[in-house]
Amino acid sequence: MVGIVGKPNAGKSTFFSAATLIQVPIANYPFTTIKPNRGIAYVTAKCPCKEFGVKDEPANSICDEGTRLIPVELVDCAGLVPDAWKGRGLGNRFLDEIRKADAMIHVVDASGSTDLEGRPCPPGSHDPLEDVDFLMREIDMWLFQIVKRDWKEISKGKDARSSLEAKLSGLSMGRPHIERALSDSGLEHKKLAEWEDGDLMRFLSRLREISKPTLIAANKMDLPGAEEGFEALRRRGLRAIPCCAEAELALRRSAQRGITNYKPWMGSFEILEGAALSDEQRRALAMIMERVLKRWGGTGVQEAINSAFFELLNAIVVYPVEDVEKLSDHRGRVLPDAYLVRGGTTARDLAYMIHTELGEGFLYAIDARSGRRLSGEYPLRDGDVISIVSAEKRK
Ligand SMILES: Nc1nc2c(ncn2[C@@H]2O[C@H](COP(=O)(O)OP(=O)(O)OP(=O)(O)O)[C@@H](O)[C@H]2O)c(=O)[nH]1
Ligand SMILES: [Mg+2]
Repeated sequence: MVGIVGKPNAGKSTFFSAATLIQVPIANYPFTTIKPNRGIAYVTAKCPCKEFGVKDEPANSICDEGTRLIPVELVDCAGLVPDAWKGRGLGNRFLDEIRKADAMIHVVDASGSTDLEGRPCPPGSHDPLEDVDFLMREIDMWLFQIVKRDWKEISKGKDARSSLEAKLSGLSMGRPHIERALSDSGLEHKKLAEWEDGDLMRFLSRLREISKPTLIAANKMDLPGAEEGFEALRRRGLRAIPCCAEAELALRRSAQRGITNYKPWMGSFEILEGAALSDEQRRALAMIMERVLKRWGGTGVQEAINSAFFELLNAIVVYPVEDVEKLSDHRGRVLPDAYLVRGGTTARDLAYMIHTELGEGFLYAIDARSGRRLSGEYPLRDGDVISIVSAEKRK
């Protein structure tokens, strides 16, 4: 799951709604969202159907003229204000959502037209870099508070490392994350009982970076002042994507209503012949074309979602099939499933993901492109079409 986070009024719900087409309250004041919205968005990948020259019949995903859409879960969180970790604003409720997040999209108002608390202010009068610093600090303080509460028990026990792991497992932080954070913060050889608060803070901050990688959706790029805000984020070395969630929402709705042929991965659109639209709608679409699509190449919403999964989480897409000639499953469906898996997943891992028995009986896999046999240890590559041969199947 990817969490959409940020201060109030930055455009999180607009981003969420644009990505999922779920209607949620959106308004120009803080704390419009009071309980998290969950929904399904899609990452996009090039579908192998064109390359193989086949007509596919997707089951767990969608193919839209050669673009495969694979469902992913997004959560739109309530806005976070300074001292949220102490329970200020809707702090605790918001922060609890982050427990389950594997990565975060931080929606920042790059135009600087909302203050740290999300109240409207003149464009350019608020520094978006402050938003980044405070949000990460809030999350770190919240983590610190959770762990510190039980620190005595954790650190004094016989197996302190295991107790720490158990405590952190509920935060979607696993052993590999923890080991890396320990080593990065130079604490791998220091006994937990000897840690000072500063050590714990440093460790948790690094752990947050590793286990909940974050990218910035530099939002409201249609407004004056946004370009400077965006440049400032980039200069700081942050992974920031120029975004206009409002434009994406308007465009997706226009396509839904048959006004335009817009698709989120297109970066452009045409008004469909015979579409009934008012002068105002026409003007709004022209403005989006000029200020957003031509200027930035897209609205950034789909790019942010794809980056969260493909870059931050290092995901790849693989297509398991049963019949390597027809590229079909046992029901004859061609290229039925697209699996979004972590880079490094092996052919055997994939077999287990499909079915335990397929994993247990694994003999070898076949690469549909080359016809080559692959061993269980073969690390899958993005776009692979793979058939798994298992002892089960041979019976
Ligand atoms: N100009 C412009 N306005 C935007 C954009 N995205 C969102 N907004 C506006 O910003 C305001 C806040 O949007 P929301 O999506 O409700 O913000 P939020 O971050 O969910 O706010 P809370 O739920 O209060 O935390 C609304 O008036 C939106 O229309 C954008 O890309 N450009
Ligand atoms: Mg909201």
